[in-house]
Amino acid sequence: MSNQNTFDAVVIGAGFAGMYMLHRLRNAGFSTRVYEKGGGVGGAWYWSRYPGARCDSESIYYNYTFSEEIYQEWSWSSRYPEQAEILRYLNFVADKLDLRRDIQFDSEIAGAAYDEANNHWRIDLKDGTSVTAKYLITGMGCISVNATNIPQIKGLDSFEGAWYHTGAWPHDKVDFTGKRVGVIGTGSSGVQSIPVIAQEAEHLTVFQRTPQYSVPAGNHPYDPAFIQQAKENFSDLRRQMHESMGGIPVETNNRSALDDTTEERERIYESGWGKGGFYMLNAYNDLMINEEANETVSEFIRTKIRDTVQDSEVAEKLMPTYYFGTKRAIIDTHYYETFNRDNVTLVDVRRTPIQEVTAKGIRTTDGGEHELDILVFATGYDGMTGPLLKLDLRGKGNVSLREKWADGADVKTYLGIAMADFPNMFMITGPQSPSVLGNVPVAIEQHVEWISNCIQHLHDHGVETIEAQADAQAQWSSHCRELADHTLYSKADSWYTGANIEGKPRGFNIYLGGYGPYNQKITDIAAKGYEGFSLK
Ligand code: N01
Repeated sequence: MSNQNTFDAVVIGAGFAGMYMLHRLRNAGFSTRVYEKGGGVGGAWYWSRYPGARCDSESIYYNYTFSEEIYQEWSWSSRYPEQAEILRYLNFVADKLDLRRDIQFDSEIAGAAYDEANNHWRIDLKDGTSVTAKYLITGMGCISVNATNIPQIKGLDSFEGAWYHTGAWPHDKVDFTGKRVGVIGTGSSGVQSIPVIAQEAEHLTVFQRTPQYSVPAGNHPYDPAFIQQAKENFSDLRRQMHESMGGIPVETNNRSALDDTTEERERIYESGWGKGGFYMLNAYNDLMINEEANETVSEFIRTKIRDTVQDSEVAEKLMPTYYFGTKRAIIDTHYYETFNRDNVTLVDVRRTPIQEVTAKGIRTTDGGEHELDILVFATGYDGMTGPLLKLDLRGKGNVSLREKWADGADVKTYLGIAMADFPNMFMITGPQSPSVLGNVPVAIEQHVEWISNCIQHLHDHGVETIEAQADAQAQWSSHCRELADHTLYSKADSWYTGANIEGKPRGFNIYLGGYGPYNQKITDIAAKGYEGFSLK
């Protein structure tokens, strides 16, 4: 790696987003440097090595589709790819495209400031060094290791055992054999790790704040013939993924749940339950907008929980009450069954909150002390805005993003790609883009292709700066909010709304119009000479 310190573009993060961004810009002849906190490529998949970690998108869709060659050369082993396999895939891509020579690993960005006089960004690393670039592109994603949520529980420093966060897991295997383990959190990470840890640990105590709906993943090894078929249909598959609502071609039943008889609904839900994965969300067209419709699927899953969990008191503690799907939907392998094991205890921390961590474990408000050797924080992330706000980002006139967004209700972006006052800065899957409501690699490809085409356009037309117009940004942000207000999403206490983080202002910063329509919209905007942007 050269000692060069001026680039056409600097990209933050070498996950799915940063890797493809580097490939596109470098191929177009722009000098590009990626800075990555980790020691290798992979982003979230580099860090999230917790037991049971898998993706909840099906493997044949959870990959890049920009290169048919890559798609043809790689074969996934099972329906849902596990973390180690995804990391192998991303390393395979990095090798194939010779990406590492332009990625500086073990390098964390502290902040970046736009220098108006020189029309470039100064990017500051935590090691005290700085570089400059004409374009700054953030590729940290909506949840990132730089924004893990570790609740400030009194006494954590005094804990004599070991503790870990699922999103920053050690590289060496954590051995749970003969250990008393506590897991705080029952989101995707908790629901995936709990059944695996329970099999190994002497005893597992699960500290649950919000009971969750989870649907069986139905994971299984792939039949090679199925993979072959996907490869043969590559072009169609890519097109369908990019035109779909969530990056995966799924059929939506275009009926209201309330139009069917109870028996017909049960049949449809039973079939969705059997298919595994996210099929339940698409069982009807109004589950996410109509409370009564949603209640039918929510109650179906509650009945499944009652049927699975043998101890009725434990089953009642596991009973979710929010609207199914309004927190990120979860899929599992034997999650509810795990609570039938003799070595598993469920603590409802809404009824008996965690009071403190002691030297020996966790004390809850009922006076009970749960003795632990290992404590696992499956407590998620400060999502959506968190990864950006962990950086000290300063735009024109030294305006600070942290100050601009201090009142979370005032998060404003244009298309989730750019912001007024932050010229020549682009966000891959930024707040107010469709981002996490779907199969994220597809959202990443749409943004990376749009951003690199935009930079090429600026270069070809001798344009020095591009900046979102404040009124276009205001309109886009209120459009995003209006869409959200018509749905049940904004009602849930979730990381989508920021309600998972103490003191974080509430907001819903995901565009709900769907991947395909969104891609059409941003393509049209580019075709109209970057409508809503000022080009100078
Ligand atoms: O995090 P989460 P995650 N005291 O925020 C609880 C992706 N992902 O890491 O619901 C006690 O969902 C919190 O409780 P509550 C995916 O997009 C994907 O599991 O806020 N509990 C919740 O139960 C996912 O949505 C995959 O009341 C506390 C849990 O911790 C996203 O990452 C796998 C607490 C956090 O759940 C995040 O998932 C893993 C406190 N102070 C992750 N603070 C797959 O692809 C928080 N909690 C399968």
